[in-house]
Order: sequence, then structure tokens, then C-alpha cells
Amino acid sequence: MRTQVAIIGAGPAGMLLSHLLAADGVDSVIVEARTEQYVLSRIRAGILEHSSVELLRSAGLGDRLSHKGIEHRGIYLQTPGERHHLDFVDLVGRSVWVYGQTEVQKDLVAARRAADQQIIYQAADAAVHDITTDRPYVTFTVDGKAQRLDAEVIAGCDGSFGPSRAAVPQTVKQVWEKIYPYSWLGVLADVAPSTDELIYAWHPDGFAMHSMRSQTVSRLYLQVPNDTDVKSWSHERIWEALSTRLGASIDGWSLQAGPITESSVLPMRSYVQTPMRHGKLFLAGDAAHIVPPTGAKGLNLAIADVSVLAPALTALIKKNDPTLADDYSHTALQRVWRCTHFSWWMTSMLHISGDPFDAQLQQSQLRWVSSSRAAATGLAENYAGLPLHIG
Ligand code: FAS
Ligand code: PHB
Repeated sequence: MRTQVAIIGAGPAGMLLSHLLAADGVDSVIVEARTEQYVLSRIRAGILEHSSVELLRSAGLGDRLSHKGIEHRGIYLQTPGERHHLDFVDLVGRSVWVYGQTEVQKDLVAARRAADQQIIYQAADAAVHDITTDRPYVTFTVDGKAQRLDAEVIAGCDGSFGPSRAAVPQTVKQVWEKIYPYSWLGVLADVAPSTDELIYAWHPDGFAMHSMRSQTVSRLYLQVPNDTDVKSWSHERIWEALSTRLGASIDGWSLQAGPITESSVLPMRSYVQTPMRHGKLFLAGDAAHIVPPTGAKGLNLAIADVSVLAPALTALIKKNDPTLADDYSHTALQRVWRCTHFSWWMTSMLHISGDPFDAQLQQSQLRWVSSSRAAATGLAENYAGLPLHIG
């Protein structure tokens, strides 16, 4: 097989890249380890930044988002007894949208199917070859049969466990990684949200968040120790902890419980690998970076990477102009580091470390962000107002 761009990974980064390249007349083939249904069923991100919504709409992917998505002006930051609303529209003129990653994936699958995009699912043992030559290729097996896909360039959109990030030699790459001393227990519940906008709550028992997927489905998170076994948390214990951390101290407010339909424990880490390009291999999304989800940046960063990579590959392939491709890693990393810092800052501010000094600093920082317009504007700019391309 031969194509212009071989894309490994059919998650948001790979599917959106294929869509944007096709709009520029560049062909691609996507190689995915899992089944379409498995990729669609993964419960992940929930928030789209203003710039992500604008990009999806400009790419013809905004119809369902406009009908199913829920636009939010801001978020609530909370300490025991104090719930403060940050109005992003008032502070930086930009909102955010509640629209689950599963919905984004559905839209991408529908768009690529309508375009007869070739996506090879259940491709095992994908590997990249000759990435420092002009004839790179990907090998993999389907139903035990060896396959080879030749391409002009390879896009590694294969997330944190794929082969692409490992294909960059140790002598070339730099890796930064921080493992946080806690995880999130996330639940999906068939119950109407008890809040109009997201609540991020600092509490001495641990962080809690109230998000949502629709007016009838809530998405909630609890800080738990690393290596927590999700089976050790009964649904009753989950609702009790959420109610305590989110609202027992907020007069007149109570958390509505309901049937939990999914629960899982998500470890938290920051990871950045540079450069995001080596020879004819270009990394995008989680293949190059991971952020703790407290800043709602993971999916949005994948979209931002691809918004830089697509025109770079188009210029390289159609005009033989390497300028944007040569700048890709540097350009993408400006936003990657900004979002990595913001995600670390939100995580460090809101999660209990067990150190009483930390707790005092966290509460002081939350009081500052809730009382100072300058501080609130800084949070709002990072959460909702970053442009797709920084610097
Ligand atoms: P993805 O991981 O989505 O996609 C990579 C694709 O590559 C997958 O389909 C995978 O099957 C495929 N692949 C991997 N290895 C392969 C191989 N060898 N061959 C072929 N294909 C291969 N972000 C938030 O903003 N908020 C959240 O609440 C949040 N929750 C998350 C929960 C979990 C459990 C995880 C893992 C991530 C979460 N994220 C969250 C981050 C997440 O949304 C990512 O940022 C987003 O999926 C990034 O998209 P991709 O880069 O496309 O990577
Ligand atoms: C979610 O709805 O899954 C979500 C929202 C905001 C975050 C993280 C996750 O910061």
C-alpha cells in the first residue's frame, strides 16, 4: 500500500489530521490497533476550548456540537463554605463547551466515513521504518498477515503507549515527566447535573469535581491515592465522598445521586517529549505529551497540534516547501508547555498532598484567584482563552 501521509492512531489527533489533510487534497491512510467501537466507547475528555470549537466548526465538524454541546461561561472554584464563579466571558471574552470526546470521535468517524477514508482497524504490531530517509514506511499485521504502508511522511498519533514516541532515538529526544502522588476516580452517572457549570472543589479530604456530559448525564471525579482499586469504592461511598467534598458546606445546595454507569481510576502525570518531529516522523497529541486532566487540556492540545501539523504537511507534500514542517515542533511546543504548566498549576492548587503548609498555600492561592480580577483573568486566559497558535 502507498499513501502520502501514514497516520498511526484513529483517536482525535489522527482522525482530525486526516480530515484537515483531505480538505487540502492530501491523502492519508490511518492504522489503528483497536476496533472502531472500542475507540468510540472510551470515556475521556469533556471540555472543548473556544479555539477548539472554532477549528472544528471551520472544518465542517460543528453541527452536532452546536446542537448537543453545552456552552459554559465559566467554572466554580470552591473551598469549604465558599463557592466562587469565574466568568470567562466577562474576564477574557471566551467561553468553553461541554462536549465529550466520545461525541467528537463520533463526528470524526462520520466525516471520515463520508469521505471514504481508509482506516485499518485491529492493526497489530505497528512499527515505523526508515524515518530518516525519503521513503519511510509502516509495517503491521492484520489477521496475522504482514502488511506494509509506504508514505511520504508518517504522523504518530498513537497516544501514550504507541510505537511513535519510542521511534525517536534516545540520542535525539528529551523527555520530561512528573508522576503525581494521587489519581482520579471518575464516574459517569445517569443523573441530571446538580450544577449549571463545572465545580472544582478543594477539600481537606481531597479534590472533587462536578462535570457533566448532558442535561441528564453527570461526570464526577474524586481525588484518590495512587493504585486505588476502583472496586474498593462502593457507589454509596462514592456519592458520600462527592457530597461531602462538593457541597455539604454550601448552604442550600445538595448533590443529586443516581445510577453510576461507568467508573475508573485515572493516574495523573505530566509528560513532554521533544522534538515532536524526527526526520519524516511527526508526533501529535498524547504521543508527544500528557497533561493531568485538571486543566481540561488533553484533547484540546491534540486538536491544537493537528491544526499546526496539517498545513505543515500540506506545504511539504504539495509545494515541497519544508518551512512549516521544520517549524512544527517549535511552534506546537509553545502551546504544549503553556498547557503543561497550567495543568500542573491547577493540579497543584487543588489536590491535597498531606502537607499542612501546602494546604495553606493552596487556600491562599484559591482566595487570591477568587478575589483578584487580575488573578482570575490569568486562569480564564489559560482555561478558555488561549489561541490555537502561541508565539
Ligand atoms: P488517543 O490516545 O486518544 O488515541 C491514540 C490512538 O492510537 C488510540 O485509538 C489507540 O488505540 C491507538 N494506538 C495506540 N497504539 C497503537 C499502535 N501500536 N498501533 C496502532 N494504533 C495504536 N483529557 C481531558 O482533557 N480531560 C479528561 O477528563 C481526560 N480523561 C482521560 C482519561 C483517560 C483514561 C485517558 C487515557 C486520557 C484522558 N484524557 C483527558 C486525555 C485524552 O482525552 C487525550 O488527550 C486524547 O485522547 C488525545 O488524543 P490522541 O492524541 O488522539 O490520543
Ligand atoms: C470532564 O468532563 O471529563 C472533565 C472536565 C474538566 C476537566 C477534566 C475532565 O478539567
